[in-house]
Amino acid sequence: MSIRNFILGTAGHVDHGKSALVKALTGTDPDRLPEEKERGITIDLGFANLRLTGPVAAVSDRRISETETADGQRPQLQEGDFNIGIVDVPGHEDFVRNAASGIAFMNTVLFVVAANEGWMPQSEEHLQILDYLDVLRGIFVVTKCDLPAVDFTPPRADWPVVRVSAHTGEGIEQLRQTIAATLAAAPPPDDAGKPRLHVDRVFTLKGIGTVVTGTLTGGSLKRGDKLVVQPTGTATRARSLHNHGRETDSLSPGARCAINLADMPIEGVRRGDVVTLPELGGPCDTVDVALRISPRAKTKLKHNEVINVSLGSGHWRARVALFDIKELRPGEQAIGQLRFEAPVYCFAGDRFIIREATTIAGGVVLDADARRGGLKESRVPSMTSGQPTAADLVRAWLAHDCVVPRAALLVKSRFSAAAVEAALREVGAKISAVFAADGALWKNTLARAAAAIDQLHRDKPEKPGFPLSELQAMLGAGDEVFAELLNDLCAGGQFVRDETIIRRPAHKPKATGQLNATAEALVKRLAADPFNTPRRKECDPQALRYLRDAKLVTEFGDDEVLLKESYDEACRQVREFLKQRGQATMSELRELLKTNRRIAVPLLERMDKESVTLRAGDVRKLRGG
Ligand SMILES: Nc1nc2c(ncn2[C@@H]2O[C@H](COP(=O)(O)OP(=O)(O)O)[C@@H](O)[C@H]2O)c(=O)[nH]1
Ligand SMILES: [Mg+2]
Repeated sequence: MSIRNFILGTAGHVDHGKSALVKALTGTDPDRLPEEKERGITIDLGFANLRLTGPVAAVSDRRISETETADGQRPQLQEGDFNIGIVDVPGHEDFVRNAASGIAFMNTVLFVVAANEGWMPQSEEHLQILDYLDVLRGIFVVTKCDLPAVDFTPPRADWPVVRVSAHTGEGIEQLRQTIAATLAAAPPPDDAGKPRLHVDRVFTLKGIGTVVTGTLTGGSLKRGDKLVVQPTGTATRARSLHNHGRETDSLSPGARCAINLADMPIEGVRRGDVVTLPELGGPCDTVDVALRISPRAKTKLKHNEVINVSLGSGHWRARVALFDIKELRPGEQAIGQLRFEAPVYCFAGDRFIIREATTIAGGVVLDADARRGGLKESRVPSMTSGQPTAADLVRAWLAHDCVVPRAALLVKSRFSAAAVEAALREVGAKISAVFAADGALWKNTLARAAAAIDQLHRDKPEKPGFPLSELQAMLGAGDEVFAELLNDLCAGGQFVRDETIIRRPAHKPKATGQLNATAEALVKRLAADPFNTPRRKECDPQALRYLRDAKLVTEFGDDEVLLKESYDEACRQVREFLKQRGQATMSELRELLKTNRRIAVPLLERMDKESVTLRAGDVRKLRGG
């Protein structure tokens, strides 16, 4: 077992002892702002580091290190250690927004309830926010247990309850053990190869430059990585990386980190921004979402209401569009759209809360690149689940777009490239190098193409096959998609491509009725004196086209035509002659074929072109002879 990063957060009503608890656990006072110290209340997020050895190690050997030892050295982490970033949130109702920025990235929460006060309004609000943001694991920490207690019934029976006093130290040791046990049972933070640092602080250090801090999710970062700040799209680079004050070469998901951004002015980045990789898409001002209101809430969300959205570490104004209802009530869920006042950068699968004076609703992003418009425009109208799988999203995308470029498919999602691949296979999509298409639609399109080609063979047997350009137009396919359709049509030998047409392998153009009669008459005329044929413009054009399609004639020069068999015979005679003579002039070959100059000149040029003969000044030789 290696070192695992976790974000452990606090939650709970103001003055219930959250910050005091963090200090008791880590030695660090999370209230860092002068105003916080003065007023004795948490206004913004506070941070501290806690290292615990998991229950895998022997209990007697459990080493619990807090911040720094006396000599300023940080002890080396051991196998099985938890490197925990503690995020302390404000409990006061004026600062719930700031609390939401912190709660967004918690793996596990220390839900603080003061023994002497019990459950209070922001206890309830924080619990709902945790639920909306999908923080599943928690510990109820009943603080101030040195004071007389009121009744408290934990609202979630699945979370352990630990009673502590930050003043006497009672229960703190047991809490550490409970934290270690809870984290040991928790899955490691997701690593989808899509790192995002959600910025919560920005500052400059003299001689170093702009530094951002935040929680890293979704993937790892390395020193030197090319980065981009979203939603502005400003390019930068990770000049150095830090984790809880120590410089490091790389950071893995779930870590609290600080990055020194190269060539980035301090005004270029702010809380709520996301530092990520350039290949992970860009921002969009419209996202499709699944919305819900907790059955515990007393709020409503109306269609077209302008609201505040807390997403990641930031907040944005947006108009909410409910697709098929006028309002959303407690206990209900629905699909809708958030139309932001400015573009935001988020992923499918991201959780958010909607809040005005109080927390109103929560939800999950389904499409981070949606289009404004009604239900029809949406790729996810049939989804009601708050937690769609990669297969759910892929299915919805393909059903709506039919064909999607693979490079862009669910890039802005919490799913790894491998998970998206697996989802494409799971839903039976047609997968090409560049795009993916709905599997059923693909089969259907192949069947339509096959039917059209067969019908043409039946209705117009004189035609060699279906012209490719017409087939492409009929199927309404782009070039890449059409090329892949042709591949599939021909792959099993069911059809063959022939320059500009596609046909059944056994199909031979066959004239019928009047055309058959004129074609037969033309063949007779061309066969009468095989090397002294009429000019093309003297032939019946329809009959000539048919013979051309049927590959029964060879056309050359400006206006000449021979039966294919006559041309082959001419080649044979010329070859034979040159074999005996070594070389021959134009007039000798004209004599040989008993033809005229009008035909002989372009005919021999054609043979040169087809590498039968080789022209050397006034004579011709056998190519390769
Ligand atoms: N008696 C007692 N008081 C506490 C305890 N923990 C915190 N306090 C006090 O409660 C007040 C609020 O604590 P604080 O940690 O700032 O609460 P927060 O708003 O939840 O962060 C402070 O005056 C603390 O000294 C405790 O365990 N016992
Ligand atoms: Mg506090």
